[in-house]
Formats: sequence, structure tokens, C-alpha cells
Amino acid sequence: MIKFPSSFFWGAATSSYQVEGANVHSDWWEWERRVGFKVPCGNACRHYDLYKEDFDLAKQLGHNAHRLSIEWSRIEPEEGRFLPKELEHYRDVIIALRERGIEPIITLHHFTNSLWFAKLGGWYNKNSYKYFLRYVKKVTEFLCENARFWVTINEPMVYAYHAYILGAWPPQEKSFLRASRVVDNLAFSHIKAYRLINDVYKERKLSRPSIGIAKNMQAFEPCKDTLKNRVAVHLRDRLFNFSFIDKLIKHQALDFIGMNYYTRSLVEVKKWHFRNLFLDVCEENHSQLKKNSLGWDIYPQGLYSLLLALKKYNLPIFILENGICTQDDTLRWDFICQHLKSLHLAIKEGVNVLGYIYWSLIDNFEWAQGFSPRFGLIEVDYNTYNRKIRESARKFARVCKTGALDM
Ligand code: IFM
Repeated sequence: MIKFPSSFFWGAATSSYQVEGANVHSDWWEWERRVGFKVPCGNACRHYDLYKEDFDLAKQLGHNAHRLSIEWSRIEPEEGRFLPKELEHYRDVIIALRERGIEPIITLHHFTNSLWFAKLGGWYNKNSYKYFLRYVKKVTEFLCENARFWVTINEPMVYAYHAYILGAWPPQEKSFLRASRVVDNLAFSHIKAYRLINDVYKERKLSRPSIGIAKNMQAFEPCKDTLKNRVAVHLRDRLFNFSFIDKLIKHQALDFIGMNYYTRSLVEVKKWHFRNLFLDVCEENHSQLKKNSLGWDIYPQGLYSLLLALKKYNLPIFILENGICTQDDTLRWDFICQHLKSLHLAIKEGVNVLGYIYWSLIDNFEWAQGFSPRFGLIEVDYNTYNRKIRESARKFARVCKTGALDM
């Protein structure tokens, strides 16, 4: 049996666009219609209406923390026009968590933007931070009495990669230069938001909040041991995993590092070219590892090594996402166990980890992949919106309730 710290946070995450449904003022909503996206998000899981039922299930499963996101496009559907009704909705959501003894972890930006903001150039606009800060101020003032943990931005590098390099997400750009400016603007916005959130708490004489980001990290490994591959692994590790964190640390604008971990990337570079060094992966199925239903390698060792690499920052680490999409629930439980073992090993080696948040509480809209990937601890029937607790969730519940995992 392995035992986790008694103060540990255990829970699961969601994000607004992926679960709420009908976020009609968001750039994703507009984009789905404009490009004729074959599986639009629509009602998603109807979590906007069913959040209390979902939180009842989270409580039943022993969760003492829950990560959610606020949908900017609901709060501010037109520039400068804030809707009190929507702010109140999110306050009710946070209070519903508190009433169930669940600590809310609030994300302010999880991939989607208000359409008006996107039309002004989104995160490419040099004034993006001003728009973001105005929204952050409103939300913080409204929710601060009931909130302690804040995540400003979810997976900035993943966002920039999909939306500005791959061209797979709105605004479908394919430019390293643009992506790099977007990343800079996101970092700057975080730094400003970090100070602003702290100021709101100070003004209200509330004790200091804990503010971080959710940083997706990947274990990069060479497929064949060649110089090209080794160089690419080094560059990607520096750029994708650490550069954003380094920037925020330099400005002393992080209280914890939120880590999202899923997989490793097997690097196989075709030629000495900038694009290839950053993008090529093995396409010949050389990986022998088990995979999730999207074909991502299951690689728990990566969690351990990345946690140890983060130790140098001397900040607490919060696992804000770790999960698997699969129809095989036995594999899901095995995935959770293996990752918890890696996590425990890292804690034994002195890494300060605050908690483990599984992605996701319920099945949901997996962006460009639609609804078929099933990440949830709880299954969602998209015809009836009924929820069904999976066996893996019940096993995970034992860990959440006891803080221990049987080996
Ligand atoms: O569904 C996403 C989430 O929005 C951000 N992190 C990764 C998850 C699985 O792809």
C-alpha cells in the first residue's frame, strides 16, 4: 500500500466549453458553424444546468477538490458588457462545490475566447492583456470570497500550437512567428493577472490566494538515437515544457505550478530544418507502449521524470490534469494506478505536490475530436444526458477517501 500526504487534494476537472453546452458567444461556437464542423459542441453535457447533480456525484466519489473554468463569452458576451446573471451563475457553482466540501480551483481561460475578442485579433493583439484583465478583475471581485485557487491560463503552449501553428483550432493560423507573439501575450497577461488578483484580495482584506497556470508537459524521447533527434528532444523540452514557466518565475508570478500530463512524444526528425526539428514525430508505429483511444502513448515514467525536473523551481506542484480516453475502463484504472505510483515516487524524492486532479469528471467534448474520446470518470449518455459512474471512478474514490492506494 502507498500513502499520500494527509492534506492532499483529490478530484477531477472540467472546462466550461467542453461540458456546459450552448456557449453561443464563443469563438469556437462561431468557428464550428463557419467551417461546417461535423460534430459541433451543441449542448455538450448540459453541465450548465446539471452542475449540482454532477457535484453530488463528485462528492459521492470522495473528491475534495474540483477544477472548473469560467466561460469568458458568457460573462462578457459583448465588449465591456458584463452579465450579472452569468457572474451569479458561477458564484452559485462555486458555492455548490463549497457546500459539498469540495475546494474549487478556478481556471479563467481554457482555450475559448469571447467572439468579440477574437474579432479584435484575439491573443495576437498587443492589447489582449487589457481586455483579459478587465474580465479577470470582474470575475475575481465576484468570486474572491469563496475562492482560494486560481489558474489564469490553461495550456498556453498547446493553445498556441493548435490554433497558430497546426491551424487545427480557431483562428487556424499556421505561423511560428504569430504563435510566438501569442505565447508572449499570454505570459504577459498571466503576469499582470497575477498581480491584479492579489490586489483584489488585498483590498478586500482576504488572505492571499494561490495563483498558477495549468502547464501541459510531455515526455519527449528520441525514437532512434541520432544527433538530429537528440537536438530536437532538447529543444522541445526547453521550449514546450519549460520556457513559459521560466518567464513567469522570472517575474515572481507563480504560487504553484499546475501540471497537466498525459503522454510522451516519440521524436523522429526527417531533416535539419526548423519546422522538422520542432514538429516531426515517429510515424512508423515504433512505440511498443499501450495507447489511449486517440493513439497517445501511456507513459507513467514521464510523470515521474518531469516532476523531478520541476523540483528546481522550489514551488508546490498541483497535478491539474492527468487522464485517459478509452472505452476500456480496466485500462483507465490501470492508467490511474500507474500514474499515482509515479507521483508517489516523486513525492518520496522530495517533490512537493499539492494534489491530483483527474481529467475529466465526466465525458465531454474533446475539441476537434468531438465526443468519441471518453475521458470521464463518469459516463455521459449524449442522448439522454444521463450520468453513469464507471468502475474506475469507484476504485479511484477509495484512494480519494483514504489517501492510500493498494498495490
Ligand atoms: O480535453 C483536454 C483539455 O481541454 C486540456 N487538456 C487536455 C485534455 C485532453 O486532451
